[in-house]
Amino acid sequence: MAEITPKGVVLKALGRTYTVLGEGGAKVTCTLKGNIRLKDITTTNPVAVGDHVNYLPSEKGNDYTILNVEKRKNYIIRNSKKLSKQFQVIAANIDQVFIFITLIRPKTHDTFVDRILVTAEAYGIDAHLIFNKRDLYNANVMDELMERLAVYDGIGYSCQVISLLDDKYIPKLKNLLKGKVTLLCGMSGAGKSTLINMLVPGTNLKTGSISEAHEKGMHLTTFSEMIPFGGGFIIDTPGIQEFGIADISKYELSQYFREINRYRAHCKFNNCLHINEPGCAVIKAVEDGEIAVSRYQSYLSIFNNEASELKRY
Ligand SMILES: Nc1nc2c(ncn2[C@@H]2O[C@H](COP(=O)(O)OP(=O)(O)OP(=O)(O)O)[C@@H](O)[C@H]2O)c(=O)[nH]1
Ligand SMILES: [Mg+2]
Ligand SMILES: [Zn+2]
Repeated sequence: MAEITPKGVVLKALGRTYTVLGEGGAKVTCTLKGNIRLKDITTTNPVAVGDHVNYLPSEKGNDYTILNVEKRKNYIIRNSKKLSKQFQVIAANIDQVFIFITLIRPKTHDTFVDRILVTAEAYGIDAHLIFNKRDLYNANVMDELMERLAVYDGIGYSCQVISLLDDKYIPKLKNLLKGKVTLLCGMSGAGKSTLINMLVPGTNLKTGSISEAHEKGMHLTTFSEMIPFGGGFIIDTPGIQEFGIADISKYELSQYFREINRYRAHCKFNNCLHINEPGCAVIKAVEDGEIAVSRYQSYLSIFNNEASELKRY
């Protein structure tokens, strides 16, 4: 079809209406043409934040329809219901992810972080680990922070330790965000919306306190939203317990743990899955303390619970 239609990027997807930022800089509200289906995955939402779309104004020009969605460079999903194979796309076409990690209020576990890192590796998305709420860390928590930094810094991930109570950390973050599409993810209450409110005056995203009883966030952000910033975009997402792992087989999973990937070529068997095989270089590296036990446990958890048997090389 040689028809020329306006192009734009989806900033917000709310039920049946979508806020689209057109190439000219104007925002329009669109609905969906009935039959858009994406072929690659089973998802509950055909259009997501970050999608590039073509849209068409009506004759009168006061309502708009999304005609098609361009092929995505990547996307991040969550399981839309526990144990179901249906996925919800949280956002598409991402350059990098900021993983917000708080060691208290709320406590973020290693497996949470590792699951996001696996997805990021699989889709070629850069990851930055943002350890937030530095101001709340006592000596014990500082010890834990040092351990985690040793693990992730040792693997080669970019790690930042910050407190959003202090704006001295902002310039460094701004620099990392410039010109990129960045997805903020992390548990509810980790400070994602707080960061955006600090960076983009006038945004006024809802932020909220942490429940005293459970040390958990209140799930104040309920839908993903993309906000223009510094020549790129920042995507705020609702804090979720777990990101979905889609379509990664047991055979390929070890590639997405950067440090495990470095050892797997030395396993005795070239189809080694690093579970209990003789001569496994990965298990030896865990025993020798060269691969962190927490990372290997995350590997086993995804291997046993989600990685598929289907694909082989
Ligand atoms: N002490 C302290 N509190 C912080 C810091 N950063 C954010 N907070 C507070 O943590 C609470 C939760 O922050 P939000 O920005 O709402 O967290 P969120 O990640 O957007 O949470 P959801 O939208 O529920 O996913 C707010 O009361 C913030 O003021 C920090 O560095 N130190
Ligand atoms: Mg929020
Ligand atoms: Zn092995």
